[in-house]
Parts: sequence; C-alpha cells; structure tokens
Amino acid sequence: MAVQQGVVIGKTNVGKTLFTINFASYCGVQEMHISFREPDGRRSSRVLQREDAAAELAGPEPHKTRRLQSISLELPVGKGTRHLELVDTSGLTDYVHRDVEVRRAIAQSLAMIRDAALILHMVDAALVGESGPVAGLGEVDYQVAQFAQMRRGYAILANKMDLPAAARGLELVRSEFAGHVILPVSALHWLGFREVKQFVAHAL
Ligand SMILES: Nc1nc2c(ncn2[C@@H]2O[C@H](COP(=O)(O)OP(=O)(O)O)[C@@H](O)[C@H]2O)c(=O)[nH]1
Ligand SMILES: [Mg+2]
Repeated sequence: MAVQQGVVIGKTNVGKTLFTINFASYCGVQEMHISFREPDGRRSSRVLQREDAAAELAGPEPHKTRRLQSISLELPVGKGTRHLELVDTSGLTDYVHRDVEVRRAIAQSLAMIRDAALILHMVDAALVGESGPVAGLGEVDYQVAQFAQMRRGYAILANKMDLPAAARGLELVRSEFAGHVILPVSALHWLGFREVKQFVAHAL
C-alpha cells in the first residue's frame, strides 16, 4: 500500500518542527526514525529519542529547518491501520529571502503541498493575538489557505495555545480563515493532539 504524505507547513518559528516530533510521539512513535531530504535531493536519516530530536531540531532561531524532515506513523483507521509519512518543512516567508539556501528550502516546501494527502498549516496564535492578523499572519498564509481550500485533508493548526495572547489570536484566526477547519493546539504541551489525530485519521 502506498504511504500517504502529510505536510506540516507555515511561516518560520510557528512550531512546525516541535509539533511534528511531539505529535509523532503522541501517535506512538518511540524511537524517531527521521528521514532528511535536502533541497538538492540528498537523503539521509537518523534515529533519535524524542527529547533529543526536539532539542536539536526545534528552536527559536528563524529558518532552523532547511530541508524536509519526515517521520513515519501508523494510525488506526476503522479496523485497520494507515501509514502516514509526516513531513516537516522549512518556514515560508512573504519576501524573497536573501539566502539562496533558504529560498531553495522554501521552494521544496511549496512543492510538497501539491502532492500531499494531508496539509497541516500551522500559524502562531499567540503572535496573532499580540500583534494582530497583519503582523502575525503573512501573505503566504492566505495564499496557502486559498490554494488548499478545496482539499479534504486541509486544516489550520492554531499553535501556542498555552500562551495568554493565543485565545484572542484564535478568534482572529477564525475570522480571517472563516470556513476552514481550525484546530487549536499547543505543540509544547500536547494540547489538541487528540482532535488533530481524529482529523488526520478521517482525511486518510
Ligand atoms: N509556548 C510555546 N512555544 C512553542 C510552541 N510550539 C513551539 N514553540 C517554540 O517556538 C519556537 C519555534 O519552534 P519550532 O518548532 O522550531 O518552529 P518552526 O520554525 O515552525 O519549525 C521554539 O522555541 C519552540 O520551543 C507552543 O505550543 N507553545
Ligand atoms: Mg522547523
């Protein structure tokens, strides 16, 4: 059976990498077999424990992720299980980034959303709550939403719901992206993961 791909996409620093690692763990992955695909096509893989993967691969510096990083999951669907390759991507920007490596990684991320069965589009609800939708969301968020809206497996994940400003941010995200599936989560505290898992199982 073909393995379906689910892509985690969004601006830099919204929490995509931490979500991918913690959600894989929530879905039962213990040792993380992470496959890396560089923008130039080179592939490699590593096996990491969850804590080490999170400490090494996620972090506050922008554009930390510059390649595709995927983890395979098995999800119960009906009476059987489905395989999903969850693909973490490098962060999108609204402008043409000066660093060619970042530009290539962004092109690689965008190519992923064309073919993926599932698109998890992450935004930082706390940033939106603090700075408003204009500063907290990017043009690129509206473009992804527009592109993906007809797809069954498309959801917006409003992340960082553990932070105080996020409640207001979630309201703003709901009004900006009315009509889309919006799931509030905290990648750090594993909040909302049950709902994401249900959505994913339904979409596959
Ligand atoms: N408070 C809080 N911080 C988070 C959450 N998710 C991610 N972060 C932090 O946001 C920063 C960026 O996370 P990362 O996963 O590297 O973001 P990426 O660039 O989208 O992959 C890191 O410092 C994370 O610890 C969350 O749910 N709550
Ligand atoms: Mg990342």
